[in-house]
Amino acid sequence: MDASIAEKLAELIKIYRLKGELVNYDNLKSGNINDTYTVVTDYGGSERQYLIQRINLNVFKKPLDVAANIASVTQHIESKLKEAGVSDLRRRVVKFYKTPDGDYYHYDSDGSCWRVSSFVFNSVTHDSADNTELLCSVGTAFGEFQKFLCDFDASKLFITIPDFHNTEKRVADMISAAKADPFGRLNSVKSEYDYLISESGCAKMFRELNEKGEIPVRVTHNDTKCNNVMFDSATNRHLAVIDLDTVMPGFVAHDFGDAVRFAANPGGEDADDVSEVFLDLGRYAAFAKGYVTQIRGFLTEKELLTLPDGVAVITLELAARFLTDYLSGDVYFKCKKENHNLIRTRAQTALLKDIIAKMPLMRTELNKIIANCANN
Ligand code: GN1
Ligand code: MG
Repeated sequence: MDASIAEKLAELIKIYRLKGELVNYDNLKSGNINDTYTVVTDYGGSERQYLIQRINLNVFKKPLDVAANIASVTQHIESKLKEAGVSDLRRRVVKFYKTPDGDYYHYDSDGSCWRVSSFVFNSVTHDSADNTELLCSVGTAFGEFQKFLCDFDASKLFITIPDFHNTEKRVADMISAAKADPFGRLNSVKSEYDYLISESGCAKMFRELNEKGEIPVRVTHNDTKCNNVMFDSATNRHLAVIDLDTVMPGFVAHDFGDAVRFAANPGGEDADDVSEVFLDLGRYAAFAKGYVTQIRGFLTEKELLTLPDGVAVITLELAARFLTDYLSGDVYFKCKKENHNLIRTRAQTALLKDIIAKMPLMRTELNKIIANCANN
């Protein structure tokens, strides 16, 4: 145990008046923004588990707005689950604790911002999903999440990160960073940069469809990686969709696209060898089946048919974000290895190439899934 972290977690357990004394903790390293710890306490001989996070205030500048969004969205989901007769609500939605003063956040003297939430007991998450059954369940979980929120008025949410999925702005930011090139790094990503610029025409697609009235703004999750779904460790049934920090108004294709971008790439986001990076159509179809089966009746025709485009747009966007961060000196995403943002940029760019090549096949698969839903 890192003594200073253990001490800090023990202190937070007291501040939030959680049950028991700290016996163990684990640092979950998969996130790129916040620091996340699972903690185990001993409460008179029985174990309790909690999740404690240090919030990255450089990214989440208004934590209170984030908390308000999460509270209203989870309340809405809870009411849907109750309507559906679900009883184990504590395992289906994550709850945030308040300090005795009624605050979600605790600020340290050094300015660190902490929060505490429940941990879904007997649950697991999967950082990658190579089995199609599991991927279909990830699709079901995110599809159900979307379905539950279809009647939630998106304008009631705070915009916690302005322009988060504004792909045009993300590309413009990349161009500005390339012009400034403060660390002389552009040369090493010039071919990726040129390729992203050549494909950047699709960045405006969803904004334009929305302006034409063909797709609505909905409440979206905006970070639909497969490890943001908790599963029952015994049955592997999906339980809760987590990491609701970026819940904001958005387009469904972004959520669909981000999930596929992450889960259907066998090489992963951090692949050093780009030959391992590609869009696995089997994984794509498995996720799409779970997702579409849940929300087919709730989406407009245009929303449904442009889901594959979301995969390309969001991959372009993340590639541009990684490239921008690399050029800017690694100021946004946590870097866990040398040249991490360069590696991430190359992997997302390679993935985008394969996604664009497979777009016709992705559309065909989607049409088959839609047709199957209609027959059942
Ligand atoms: C960040 O920290 P994490 O893994 O939840 C990022 C996402 C990116 C993702 C890439 C607030 O999410 O937008 O898609 O890394 N979150 C934020 O792995 O920028
Ligand atoms: Mg996240």
